[in-house]
Amino acid sequence: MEIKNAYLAELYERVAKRNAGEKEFLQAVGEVLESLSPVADRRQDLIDAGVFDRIVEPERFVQFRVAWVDDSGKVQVNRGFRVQFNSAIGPYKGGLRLHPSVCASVIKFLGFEQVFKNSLTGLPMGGGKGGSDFDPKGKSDGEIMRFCQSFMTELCRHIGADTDVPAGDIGVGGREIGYLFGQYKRIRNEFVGVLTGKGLTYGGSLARTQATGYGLCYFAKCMLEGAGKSFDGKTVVISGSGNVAIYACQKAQSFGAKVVAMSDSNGYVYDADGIKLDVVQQIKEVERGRISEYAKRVPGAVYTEGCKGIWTIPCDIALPCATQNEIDGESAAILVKNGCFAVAEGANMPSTPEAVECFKAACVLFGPAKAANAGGVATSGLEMSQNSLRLSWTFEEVDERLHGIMKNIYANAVAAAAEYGCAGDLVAGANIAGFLKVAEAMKAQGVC
Ligand code: NDP
Ligand code: 2IT
Repeated sequence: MEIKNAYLAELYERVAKRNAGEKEFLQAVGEVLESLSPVADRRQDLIDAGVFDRIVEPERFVQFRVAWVDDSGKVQVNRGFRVQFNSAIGPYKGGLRLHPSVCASVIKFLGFEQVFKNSLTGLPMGGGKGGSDFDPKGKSDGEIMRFCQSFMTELCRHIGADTDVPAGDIGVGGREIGYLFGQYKRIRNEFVGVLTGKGLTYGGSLARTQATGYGLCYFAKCMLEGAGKSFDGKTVVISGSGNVAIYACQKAQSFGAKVVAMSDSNGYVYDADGIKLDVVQQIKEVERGRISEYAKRVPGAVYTEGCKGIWTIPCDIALPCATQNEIDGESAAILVKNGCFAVAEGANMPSTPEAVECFKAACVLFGPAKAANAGGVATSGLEMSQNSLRLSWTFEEVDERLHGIMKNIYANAVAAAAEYGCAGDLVAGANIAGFLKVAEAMKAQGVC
């Protein structure tokens, strides 16, 4: 990382000192400040208004105890978080993650990224994120429900339909959102759109389940077409086998691609004939099982332990859809060596800085997470609109709006990169375009 603007380089040093040891958060801030150097060079007014200094500090960060009783009657204690990062352009908005790796650094990196991503969607949403180090794996429905109820009993005092609207992320899908919504309604005696990703019977939006994966492929399609290429006939590798991975697979297949591999945190499956998505959905969405099952059910498919090996499979297009820093410099170099010419990030920050450098050096088409996976939160924004209107749009209507939003994000990132002297660099373009709207709003609203 090289932050060329002296003011921003010094700011990064202060952020690093103040958030010592928060590796993921500092990684995300470093990348954004690097991209914003040409903006700081031209915009002394934003420096004078303290916009850069303020945007790297969350407006609010809450941490709380989540105590619940497991099926054996034992009291369990987890740690809950919500970061309300920036509300300049709308109520805080962003998902909740349940995973043992969740800590302050992870929540802050996700909340920081969300500020720029939400701005890119063009919808009025600020940035927030939350979650807990609770591990949903192996827990019964009853345990999940009791955890969610306890988590919401504390969280409910910090959120609201016009204040902060959480949604899903790793480990949080329709089931968890249902339990969280029920508890919020019970405590506040209010039926409001305080969460998105809700079930269709109580205010959810059609196409929200598919939105992140579909949006990722809409974005990747724009990026490929910009280089005179397409998904048709291409070999694709997708990491993860959760919500984002499954619907990315479905859309990539509908665009004529052959998806040959998917994974989970234990290992990956390779199916030279093309992944049978109905089998993956049965295992993951219905049975909540492991991806290794796939190889037991589909003749010819091979399962390999360990998730990093998935990047050694030759492919044209890679769609990382699992978690942060899942592609390191070494994996990126192997992807490039094997002929991969496009990467679009479904997960948040799945490529390490070394991996991004490697893709850049090899002129790989690269769609950064903030832009490429913004379809999920954009459709959450559409769910909020429908809740406010007290009506629901058809699947086709939501999908069409999502498609339009992804095309706009691509066009705005391309334009911002060109305007600030880094044509073709979608990392810089997305960071700059996302930043400028928030920055103007912060400046207009005075020092706060
Ligand atoms: P899910 O919980 O549905 O699926 C997560 C998938 O990633 C699972 O296959 C999981 O495997 C795997 N995974 C999770 N953590 C790790 C890890 N540490 N190492 C290896 N594999 C891991 O989550 P989503 O599909 O919703 O989220 C995937 C990514 O997409 C995340 O980065 C999330 O932040 C991002 N995202 C999600 C959006 C959404 O709308 N849901 C929107 C935008 C981004 P296992 O089951 O073994 O844990
Ligand atoms: O990372 C993300 O954008 C999400 N997990 C979706 C957030 C949302 O509010 O829909």
